[in-house]
Amino acid sequence: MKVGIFGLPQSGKTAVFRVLAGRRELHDTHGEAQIAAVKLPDERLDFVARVFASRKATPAEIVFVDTAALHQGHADAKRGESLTALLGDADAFALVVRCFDLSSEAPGETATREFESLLLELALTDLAILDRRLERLEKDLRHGKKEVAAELELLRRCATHLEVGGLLARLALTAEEDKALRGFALLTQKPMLVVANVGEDDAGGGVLGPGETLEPLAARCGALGLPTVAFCAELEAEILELDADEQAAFLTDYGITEFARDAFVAAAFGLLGLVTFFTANDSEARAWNIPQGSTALEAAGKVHTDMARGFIRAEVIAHDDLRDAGSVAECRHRGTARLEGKEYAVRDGDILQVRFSV
Ligand SMILES: Nc1nc2c(ncn2[C@@H]2O[C@H](COP(=O)(O)OP(=O)(O)OP(=O)(O)O)[C@@H](O)[C@H]2O)c(=O)[nH]1
Ligand SMILES: [Mg+2]
Repeated sequence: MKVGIFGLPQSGKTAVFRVLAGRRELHDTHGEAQIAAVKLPDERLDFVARVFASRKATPAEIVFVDTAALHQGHADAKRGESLTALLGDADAFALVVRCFDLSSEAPGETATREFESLLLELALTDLAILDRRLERLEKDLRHGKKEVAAELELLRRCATHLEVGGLLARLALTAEEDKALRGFALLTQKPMLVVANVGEDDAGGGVLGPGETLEPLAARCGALGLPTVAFCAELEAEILELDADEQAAFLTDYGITEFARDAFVAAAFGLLGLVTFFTANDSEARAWNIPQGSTALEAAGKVHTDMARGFIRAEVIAHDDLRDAGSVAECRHRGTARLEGKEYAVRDGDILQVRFSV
């Protein structure tokens, strides 16, 4: 999974990146993009590795990309291209909204205004890409290329949707249209998650609730269907520097109940509808993320194309059943090790042993 971090200048993107990446040594690169791969700790994986006596355990990864500031009003082609190169394959975006040092009397409204201008930047970037393509298609149509009509109609619909302040992720499209559009790597077509980067005083969260300071922002995000998380990036980054005992004391002091990174990862999993499944043998136990509802065949394809091509059956054990039984042999004995076919919908925590021919 790859998550791009976007935000207005000085909103705290790099601070958020440091927290999510769990890297205190990363510093401000003054506008340069930076990338970090983070292993997702999962105690279920450690358990699976023990049961299978695996020599190593490989967790699933999230890649975070810290982007340079989007500069007001410059949705030029060049920037669009470099963003596309960096983030075209991102699975989701985190939109960072500055919610610290809001000096006005209505901080919630100020934060919401900053958020609106960020959305506008994203929409303008997409519009610049669509406009260039539309120009080309209109020319083609004038020269009698009738086959471009469908694409022209789709892209015009997208442009109109953006012009009235919509996000492409919320535009109703057929599966075919959705796929056609993906080729353009448009920013607002990706699933997005909003990070309210709050000040130290609000570090404990709760600021997004009804009647709280940031309720207007939460309401706007709610209307757009965007999930939100609130944390103080600077403070969370400081907490990372401490040892475990000090961390616990610090968290209590600030009323923080959950590490920002954990809350973010849970929200991202929910947003993308991801589940985790495991594969294991004596050399390696490994965790994988796939979209909810994926079949055993698709899961096999994630592991290896050969495994999908030669798929015969999968022996599936639910993680909880393996916990109860303590071994694969005992699961077989109890009948909780199931043989499933290609169409089986993989569930969170499943351990999959795929039988395939080569
Ligand atoms: N009080 C407070 N200050 C913060 C917080 N997060 C970031 N800052 C400060 O805001 C400034 C900008 O933070 P960065 O993380 O560099 O912001 P950025 O969005 O990466 O900035 P650019 O890459 O230049 O656009 C720095 O001086 C940070 O110390 C926060 O949670 N609370
Ligand atoms: Mg930065």
